[in-house]
Amino acid sequence: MTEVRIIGEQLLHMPWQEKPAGTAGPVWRHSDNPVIQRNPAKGIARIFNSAVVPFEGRFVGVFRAETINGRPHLHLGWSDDALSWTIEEERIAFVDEAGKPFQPNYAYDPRLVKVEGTYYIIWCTDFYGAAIGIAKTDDFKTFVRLENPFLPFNRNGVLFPRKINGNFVMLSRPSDSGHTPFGDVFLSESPDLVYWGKHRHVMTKGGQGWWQSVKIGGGPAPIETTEGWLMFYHGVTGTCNGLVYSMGAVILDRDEPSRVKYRSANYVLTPEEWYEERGFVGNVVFPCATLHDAGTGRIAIYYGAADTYVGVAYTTVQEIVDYVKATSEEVADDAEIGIM
Ligand code: BMA
Repeated sequence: MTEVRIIGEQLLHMPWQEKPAGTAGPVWRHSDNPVIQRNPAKGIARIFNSAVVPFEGRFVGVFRAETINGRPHLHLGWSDDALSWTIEEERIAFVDEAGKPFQPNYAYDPRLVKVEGTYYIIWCTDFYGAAIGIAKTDDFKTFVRLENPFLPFNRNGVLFPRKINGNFVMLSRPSDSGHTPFGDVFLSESPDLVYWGKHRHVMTKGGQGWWQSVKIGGGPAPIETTEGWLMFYHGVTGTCNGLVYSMGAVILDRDEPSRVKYRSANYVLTPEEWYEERGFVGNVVFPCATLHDAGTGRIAIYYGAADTYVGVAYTTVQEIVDYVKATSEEVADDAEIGIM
């Protein structure tokens, strides 16, 4: 067993619980899930598929809030322990680069990533159809939208937490609009977050794992480890009763992240608890963020449950990387650079 470490910062005050005896897989749930319940603030019916980061000794999150008219918008939330959250009633007020108000028609499935001291929010926005929106903030007071990086239709934009070979790198899942019946994960590079290119295929749906046979999409920002970029993602299967969303784990090459090094054939979390099976859309676990500590290797995964709640699950970098390596399968040409 090779020792695996997280490359990054320490985060001693992140949430943590030890693995309960008898846990079947490499990931275990927080004992007091869901950490965000229904109707968490005035005018908000449900919060799920949301992202959190440490900020100035506390935690801040960008939350997908389904408002009581059924539309999704992004709201900030604050917490001292990253488990008990106070959600702001007003949605995030975005401005354009000239400082004028510039609100998205809808916004969902945010990711929140710090790169070189600036925090970026990446979400699914309305750009003549579902596409990727991006905004930046330094202080969680002013939120400046940048140009939409990609053409529609595209979702699940995930920025890497540092530049690679001098460029920003973003994963995305190009597809159609609506509830996409297909999709693979791709990657694009940019020197300035304005012009994007060097598009590469990263990973395909399918393989032995039928739990990811319909489509897949990036999850939390990848975690840099001594074995490569560890990424949790969602994989979707079709049943006679609708789609089921599970969570998988993959390790991408550190210098050429369009190459898959290891990819578990098994899901690492699938809907089993009442709050994952039952809700607005049952049978969904949808990871969007992690908190992790480079000192201990602890990882807390934040995931949406049943399009209704936020759940937290735990693992360690050693446990998950060992599991992914031990259960890895090579799917199609995922190990290639991804250009044709
Ligand atoms: C996808 C997205 C997610 C959602 C999932 C399950 O298409 O809309 O936000 O969690 O469907 O409904």
